[in-house]
Amino acid sequence: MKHPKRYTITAALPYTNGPVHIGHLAGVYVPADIYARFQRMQGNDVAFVCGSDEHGVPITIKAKKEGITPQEVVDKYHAIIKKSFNDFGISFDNYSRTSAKIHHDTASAFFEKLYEDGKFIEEITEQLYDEEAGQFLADRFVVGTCPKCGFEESYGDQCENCGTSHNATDLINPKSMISGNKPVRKETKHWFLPLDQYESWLKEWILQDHKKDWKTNVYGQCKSWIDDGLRPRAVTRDLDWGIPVPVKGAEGKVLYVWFDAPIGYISATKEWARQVGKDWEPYWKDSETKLLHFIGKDNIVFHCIIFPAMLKAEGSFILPDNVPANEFLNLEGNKISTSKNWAVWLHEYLEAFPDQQDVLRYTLTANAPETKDNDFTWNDFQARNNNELVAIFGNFINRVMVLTDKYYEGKVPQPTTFIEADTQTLKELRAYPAVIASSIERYRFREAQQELMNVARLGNKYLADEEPWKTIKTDEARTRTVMYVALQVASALAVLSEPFLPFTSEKLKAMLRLSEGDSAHTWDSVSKDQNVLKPEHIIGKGTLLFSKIEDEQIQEQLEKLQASKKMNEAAKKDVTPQKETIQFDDFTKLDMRVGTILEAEKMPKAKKLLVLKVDTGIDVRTIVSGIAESFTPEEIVGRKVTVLVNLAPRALRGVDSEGMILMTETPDGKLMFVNPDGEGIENGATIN
Ligand code: B3M
Ligand code: ZN
Repeated sequence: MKHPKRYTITAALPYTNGPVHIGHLAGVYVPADIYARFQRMQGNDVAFVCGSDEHGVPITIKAKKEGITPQEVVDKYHAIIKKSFNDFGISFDNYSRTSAKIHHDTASAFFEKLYEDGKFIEEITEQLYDEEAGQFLADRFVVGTCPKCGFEESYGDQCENCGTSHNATDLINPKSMISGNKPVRKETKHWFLPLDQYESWLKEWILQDHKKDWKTNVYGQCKSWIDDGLRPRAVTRDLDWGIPVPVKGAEGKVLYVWFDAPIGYISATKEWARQVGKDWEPYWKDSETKLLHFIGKDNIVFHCIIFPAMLKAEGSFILPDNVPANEFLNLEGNKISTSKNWAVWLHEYLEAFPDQQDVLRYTLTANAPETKDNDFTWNDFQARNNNELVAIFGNFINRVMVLTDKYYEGKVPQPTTFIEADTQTLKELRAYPAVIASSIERYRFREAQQELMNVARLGNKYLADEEPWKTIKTDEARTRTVMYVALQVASALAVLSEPFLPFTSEKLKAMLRLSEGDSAHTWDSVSKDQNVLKPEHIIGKGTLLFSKIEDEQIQEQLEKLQASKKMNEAAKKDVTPQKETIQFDDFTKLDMRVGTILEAEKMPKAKKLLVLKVDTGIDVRTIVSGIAESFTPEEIVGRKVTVLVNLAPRALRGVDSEGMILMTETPDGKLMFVNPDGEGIENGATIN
């Protein structure tokens, strides 16, 4: 199959409210970079774009917290993030930002076009409003219980637990993040993208056309949303930070951050095209162009449903060919968390391991969360470096460099007769470019990198079998052939490692004196029956590509994480402040009883929920309880519990829950029953 020649590769625009960590790199930027570098090496025309996502509530919240302006927040972190990407060799053609004028213009024009074409519904609806703060509550300004999964800290626009995207007014028990108050509802006008009108088109486009070529995790999420039915989504907000809505009567309103951010890909492409004197349009409008979005799993709905619907509504744009989203990377068994400082920040990594960017890139790709969440551990990082990069890749190159220098003063020897072992090794070597390419083309970067290491293994095995250090004493002609073949493997490694280990590749090319742009040193040339390193070519001096990482270095990193853990525990110990005073009458309204759990089973597709049958003494009733992460159904049957029995019933995932089990929590987050124990207490006994 001949590849399309033009690629527009986008990587999720990071929110500019903090630095970037290993989770970002592993999930989005390293895979995107491997892909972009690979396509460039195939001679394809690539636009690899990204930029800072500088609007949205997270930025405003950060600014409030630090007592500075949102602009100051984004200026600070844009510089830090941009530098980190550059330091780690993420080869963006353009890293832009959504506060740039070109982006404001592009996003405004996009909105105007849809507005003029009548693609929006304009409607006055009730939205959540914080009376104390005097402000509407959108997106991350409000949290509440997710109507879909029961997660109690869902944001207004998206639940981080189940990934569903919803309207803030859908939240159960919403709470303002500004004042902590319960919001009221207040009328305001907004513009909605009627996603329901795109439902049948999306069904065909995703569920039929992409059933086979999209990753199962991506396809599965899309299918479940589409099956649940799509509803109109507001694309404007009552906020003061963002891109002003460019129509009359919209004063004081801005575009929803998820409306403007993906358009940022287009603005970044335009900005780049302008800089290099190209036309941006083919990158977004030519049906021959392959558009790809590299993202994390929490961004799937926006890239597979909402943005495509926007592009479709606009009418002149192409749609993504694929959205290879990754799952999440954990750190030492726990979810990476900015607020808990449970993370490895890229700028801090480089202070501890200067010039060892490729070791991190390598480890993150080896453990990439491609099909499920995965874990980064410092011990694994050390082992990958010491046992793989140093012992396999580095060791092979080192032997080749030292022996070539020693026997031939750095000159590639003229081979003599090839025996079976030589031709077989060269044959195997020449198969690798296609093998690695095929994995990359299918977004299987872990597999691709394993194949790259197999090239080094091939070289090591060949040297171990042919023992040039022995034959040099007995058969000078044979040694020349062996070293010639080994040098071909070394130069192949220099070429094929480029997408994965760009710094190593560059060093190795310099050591072997492979000149950039020489047609003999391309991806393709490795697969062809030709010399990559010609006899008589003089190579340079060898330097160590990788060095051993010592236990102390790992210990230091583990201690740093321990310190974060201690800080968190101390912070957690801070008891929740006492609530407002209530009257005795308020208390007597609560009817709490002793009960016994008779049956328990998991709620299908809800991580946190168990469906319980509880004997309350009054009756046996169904109660849905968010305790599934702390208890298995089996272990709680027969338990005595405290039940709030006169709580108004509510439906959770279609099951009516008639009451609430009282729980408390241990410092590390495990839920515990508040259980009445003592002889002779019977179900139905009141608690007062
Ligand atoms: N800034 C979300 C995130 O950082 C968002 C991605 C935008 S991509 C257009 O998770
Ligand atoms: Zn949810």
